[in-house]
Amino acid sequence: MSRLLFAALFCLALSAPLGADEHQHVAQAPATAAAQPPAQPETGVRELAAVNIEFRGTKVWVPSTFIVRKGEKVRLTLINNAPSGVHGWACDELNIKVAVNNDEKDNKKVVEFTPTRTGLFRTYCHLHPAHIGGEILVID
Ligand SMILES: [Cu+2]
Repeated sequence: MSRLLFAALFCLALSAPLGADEHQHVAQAPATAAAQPPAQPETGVRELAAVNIEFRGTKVWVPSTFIVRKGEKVRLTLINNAPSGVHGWACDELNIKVAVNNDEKDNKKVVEFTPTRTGLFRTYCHLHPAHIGGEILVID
């Protein structure tokens, strides 16, 4: 059962960035101004989010995999909804290492970065090695 859950979450993670691109394409189609969906909050910034969850003692950031472009500014919101306490999100190649509390009024951190090179980079919780990690694929 848990394998099925993680497979489903993984598929969601892969589809999320592509879905965002499709949405932007639709927004550029001819339409009246009133009918157009709201624009991105800030032009040129890719807004992403991940939620830390816990299922039968296994912790994972969902989605775990992101696809971003080299030179594109990324704003990643990390929300820790795991009941087990503070969890981390780190990526050595992007020089990111943050700890996210799980308090009701303090369970969010926003990380901004702009990848300067392409590659597949590992993400992980630097506080708990057993915490399931993920990857960031940086493309041209
Ligand atoms: Cu952790």
